[in-house]
Amino acid sequence: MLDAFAKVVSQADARGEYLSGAQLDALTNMVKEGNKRMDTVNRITSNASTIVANAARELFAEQPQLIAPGGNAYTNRRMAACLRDMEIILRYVTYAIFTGDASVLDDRCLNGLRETYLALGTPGASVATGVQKMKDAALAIVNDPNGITRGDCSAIAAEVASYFDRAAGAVA
Ligand code: PEB
Repeated sequence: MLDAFAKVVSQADARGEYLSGAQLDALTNMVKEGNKRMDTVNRITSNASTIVANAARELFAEQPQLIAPGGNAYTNRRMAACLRDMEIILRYVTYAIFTGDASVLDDRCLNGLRETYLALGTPGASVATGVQKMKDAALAIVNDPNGITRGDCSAIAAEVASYFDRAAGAVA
């Protein structure tokens, strides 16, 4: 598991080089903009259950076959597993946002997930749709100007989107 700093160090070390000026500039900017990152993590984390519940509700409204008899989320046990999966994925996305690096998401959540869903008969494309719905909800919260100093959050918003897209792409 790496963070944005350890990632740059490991890349430089692999080449036996000092950190470059561009790398130092990028990391300096990351520190400078750090409050946006922390606020983003805090906002998503404190709204996690709402994000999961609303995304799942929308997914099942669009794809009612999932909760009909024979569907992969049919029965309370499978419904609970589905909500739990969405919560797990959202949690790892918040870790990736916090560390500024996708490796924690890749290594501890997405690695082998597609194969797990194949084995379970869980439709990966539907999970991906659920993840996209969590992305939309999370971005709406991140970009909500209320209760926060207004600033340019386009970079952190794009980064947040990229982690959700990565998770969706890993299972679709
Ligand atoms: C991944 N999900 C399920 C299982 C595992 C995961 C390992 C099998 C074991 C169990 O049932 O608990 N676990 C999960 C994960 C990590 C992990 C992400 C990462 C660290 O350790 N069914 C649907 C929807 C979707 C869904 C499309 C969006 O119809 C999910 C939610 N996952 C789902 C369901 C099951 C499951 C298991 C329904 C149970 C399937 C079954 O038992 O038949």
